[in-house]
Amino acid sequence: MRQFKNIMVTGGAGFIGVNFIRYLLNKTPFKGNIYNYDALTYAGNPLSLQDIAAGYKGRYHFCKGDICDEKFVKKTIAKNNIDCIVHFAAESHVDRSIHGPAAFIKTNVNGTFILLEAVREAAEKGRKILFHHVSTDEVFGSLGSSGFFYEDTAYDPRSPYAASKAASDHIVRSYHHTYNLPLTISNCSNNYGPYQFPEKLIPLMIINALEGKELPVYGAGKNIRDWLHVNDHSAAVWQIITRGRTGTSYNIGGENEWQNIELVKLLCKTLAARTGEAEKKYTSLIKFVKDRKGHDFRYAINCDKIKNELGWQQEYTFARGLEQTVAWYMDNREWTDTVRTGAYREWIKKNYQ
Ligand code: NAD
Ligand code: TDX
Repeated sequence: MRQFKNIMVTGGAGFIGVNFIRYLLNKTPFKGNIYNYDALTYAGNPLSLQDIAAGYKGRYHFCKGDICDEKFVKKTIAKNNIDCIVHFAAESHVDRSIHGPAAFIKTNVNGTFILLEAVREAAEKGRKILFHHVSTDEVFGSLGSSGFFYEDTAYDPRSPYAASKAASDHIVRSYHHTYNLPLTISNCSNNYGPYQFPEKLIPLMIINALEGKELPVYGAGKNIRDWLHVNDHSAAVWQIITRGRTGTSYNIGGENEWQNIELVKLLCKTLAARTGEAEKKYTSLIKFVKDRKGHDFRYAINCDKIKNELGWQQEYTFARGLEQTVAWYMDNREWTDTVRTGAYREWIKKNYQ
């Protein structure tokens, strides 16, 4: 089992990064330092880790920086003796990539390249860094109503977001093959859970429903996604960084496929159970809207490899995960309100600029 002293988490102020840092500190034997390297784009919110920053002074460190800033990346790695990088930082929203792909190419492709160069330079100086690249199932394209994505499924990305992640995966592989660096990759399905920015389906629907706003379902709502609780994703990443084979990739998925419309109805039911309101109060808000351009029909992951090799498996049932998630957004109105209204940006300006 690999052990680390100083882990750099890129994008640690975003949805999965925040949950991963919490998981590292609360659920693993890791005793070292965490360096959260994040540029604080619209999706980054250090308020999500305020309790961690206060409770783990000395072990948790926030470094505001862009992964495209080569000098600062290299300085942060050298100064803090980083021996593992878990790379979450990315532009992550498909709809935004359709309206403005440039930031996706810059951060997801060029930013990943800059991190890899830093790892290569460190290796040349005799400092070994395990680099784990967090990627998506969207690199494999879109499935029809049957079949699954395997680790060796040919790449076929179809949105600018998916293409930028596919490009970064290829660059990571090339660095392993060419420079023999200790690199790992994971391709994960749709995550859900606390602290997710409400541009993504599940938090958007929960927050809109609670406010009596429309629930916009793209097209006929027949597209299918495979949903995984974010803590199950964190557990998988922990297994890979400590025990995964370098130079290889692991699929991570929920084995939990839902048509969007059925999922939105299930959310309405979960909300009704929690608030005591009639389900109809929420389902009547559902509105079918114009479809996403190039909308991938179905994603479904085969994750036998990580199960067989590393003994990972999902812990959350969807019922439990959704109940917990709905409860979290209802109980953390300060977080959701500051995110929804944009007030958290003012707080960042005051504290981080
Ligand atoms: P997110 O959008 O919630 O967070 C991204 C974080 O990266 C933010 O904190 C942002 O400030 C930071 N960031 C963006 N550009 C940066 C830059 N140039 N330099 C430094 N930091 C920067 O994303 P997420 O949903 O937490 O996704 C994290 C990773 O997981 C991404 O790489 C994404 O592709 C991948 N992924 C996400 C899902 C999902 O369902 N959300 C599924 C599979 C894979
Ligand atoms: O308002 C909406 N209405 C709707 O019908 C939104 C925001 C989404 N949708 C649909 C589109 C998708 O079929 O719901 C599905 C899920 O949409 P998103 O939450 O935007 O996720 P998706 O496009 O599937 O991509 C997500 O999973 C893979 C993450 O955003 C990616 O970062 C990850 O790589």
